[in-house]
Amino acid sequence: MKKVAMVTGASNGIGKATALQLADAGFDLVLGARNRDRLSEVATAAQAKGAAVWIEVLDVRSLDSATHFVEAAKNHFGHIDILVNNAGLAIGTTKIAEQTDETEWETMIDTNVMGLLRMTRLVVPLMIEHGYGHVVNLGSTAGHDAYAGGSVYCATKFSERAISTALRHELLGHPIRVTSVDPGMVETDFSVTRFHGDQHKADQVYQGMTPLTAEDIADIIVFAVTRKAHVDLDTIIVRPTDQAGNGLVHRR
Ligand code: 8X3
Repeated sequence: MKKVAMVTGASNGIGKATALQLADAGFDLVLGARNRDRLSEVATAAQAKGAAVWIEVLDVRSLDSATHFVEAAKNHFGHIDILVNNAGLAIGTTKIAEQTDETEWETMIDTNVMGLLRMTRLVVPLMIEHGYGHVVNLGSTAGHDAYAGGSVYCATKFSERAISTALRHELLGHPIRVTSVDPGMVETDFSVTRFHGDQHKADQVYQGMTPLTAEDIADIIVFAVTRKAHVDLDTIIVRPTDQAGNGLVHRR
């Protein structure tokens, strides 16, 4: 029986690359994201690699959307082996004392923290019932060190680490692994979103250095989920060779 991997935020960036590399590695896929058209394109590409793929529009911020998504996926495949909690974002770089509107904070917390918790609580019982599972949470180096202008994004990624650790403790005794993959600078739409669509500002983030790619992170996720069942890669911190720490970047 092929293993089934569920990926959130699967329509672009790390989620899309992970879906395609999981298809290469022989997994069937449940893919969710807010944009159906881009999701369909990823599904077609994964099917061409031999994967059975089920897709549905998913907004992890919505309890109704997440509940429907997980129930329908379970009805389709019968079980979920891998959950990649990838959906997440950073918006803005405003300092706390200069922030005048709380919407950006709420969106980050709702997506990166509540969304991750929600998907986990809906899927892990299916894994317990099935007797196998692996939860991969997308963290960040921002979850290890905070920086000016990143307070809330960093807080969500510190939260992700706390949730991953607590979950690992809670699942002790069950054959379910929990891995946190914590990248530094990865060039995707991440910075474009953070800078409200300003491509020029986003490009400056990676200027003169070689960032990680979505494919680099997908490669690590696939490595983690294809280890033997008794091997749990706990926390994987990965940075570009050109980055020694937050804000410490070698540029040519
Ligand atoms: C993204 C890494 O350095 O932009 O999670 O916070 S950073």
